[in-house]
Amino acid sequence: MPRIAILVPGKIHERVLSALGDRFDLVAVESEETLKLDAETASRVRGAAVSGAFPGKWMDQLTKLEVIASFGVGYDAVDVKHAAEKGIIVTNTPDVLNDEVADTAVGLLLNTIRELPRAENWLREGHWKPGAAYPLSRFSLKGRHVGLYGLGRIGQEIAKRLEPFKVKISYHTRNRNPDIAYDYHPTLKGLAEAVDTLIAIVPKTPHTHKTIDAEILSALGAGGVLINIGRGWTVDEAALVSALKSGALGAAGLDVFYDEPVVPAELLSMPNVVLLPHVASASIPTRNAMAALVADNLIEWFEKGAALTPVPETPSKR
Ligand code: NAP
Ligand code: 8YV
Repeated sequence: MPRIAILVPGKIHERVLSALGDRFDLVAVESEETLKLDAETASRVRGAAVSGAFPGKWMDQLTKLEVIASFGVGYDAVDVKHAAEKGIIVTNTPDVLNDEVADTAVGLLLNTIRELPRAENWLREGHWKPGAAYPLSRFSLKGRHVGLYGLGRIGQEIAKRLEPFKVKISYHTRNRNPDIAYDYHPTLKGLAEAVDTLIAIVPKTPHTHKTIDAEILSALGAGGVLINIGRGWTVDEAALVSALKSGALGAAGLDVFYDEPVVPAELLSMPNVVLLPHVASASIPTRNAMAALVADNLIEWFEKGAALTPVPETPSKR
């Protein structure tokens, strides 16, 4: 009996390949607009493991495709609507990265408020001499009111970590969570007006596009701080640059950008921003756990007929 073929378009974590290689026939292809696959191979592909985009067009090329296992909790690069229409299951990697991403969010918040990367650079550049001290940071975390834009799996972990810092915590999501006691704001504008620090951890959807705009940034104010660890899509970067330049917003810490890996040149030269290259989940242990979950979703699907972590838009069982 021929082994089930799993398509691997583009690059993926090496552990996904090693976990799947014993059981499946892995078909590695370049991630191109149209997959370069002969008809016989395409007709054998029943699963896919992907880190990044999986357009609907590829689903149309793969007539026997049953399941797409996507690396990462955010699956905005996979055309889930098309997958759902075709009855193809999409899985993602939730929960296994919550702690890492939440830890990174807190680190980014502290680095932004207390200017720690800048202070370290100052030391490395040899400025620390007798009589010379790094200037006092403009801002402190003490006494801040932090608003979480998104309070799902990761947002809740960020909030838990912030409680010992004795900051006030509020949040905005579309649905109030009755089990959570933080102040709820039914609008993002209401949240931005109430807080001085906004942490964005929402998915990339049509509803979150550039929702952090000039109005939201000016509501945070001159002492305000924006942290974005969700998706760059959520922030109007031109408005952010001008708010930081004019002083309408105090500082920003960003792990994600609108058109990665493009980072607006103006941000690179600003003293009041901390910029990270989308590393929130990027530790060896966490990426290993994400890779294992990608592989386990495919193994469970083909051995037991139910995926472990299907996304809500597509079916979960045969
Ligand atoms: P989740 O559990 O699905 O939580 C998403 C949260 O966003 C929920 O509280 C949801 O509440 C809220 N939300 C969704 N759409 C909204 C809208 N239009 N307006 C207001 N709130 C909205 O997801 P998660 O696991 O926490 O991950 C969140 C996102 O973080 C991922 O989708 C991914 O894009 C990003 N992420 C980034 C990194 C990184 O490396 N920087 C790592 C992991 C995840 P309601 O449904 O009630 O609105
Ligand atoms: C990863 C992420 O960097 O899980 C997500 O949604 O953004 C990150 O954990 C990415 O998915 C892997 O390239």
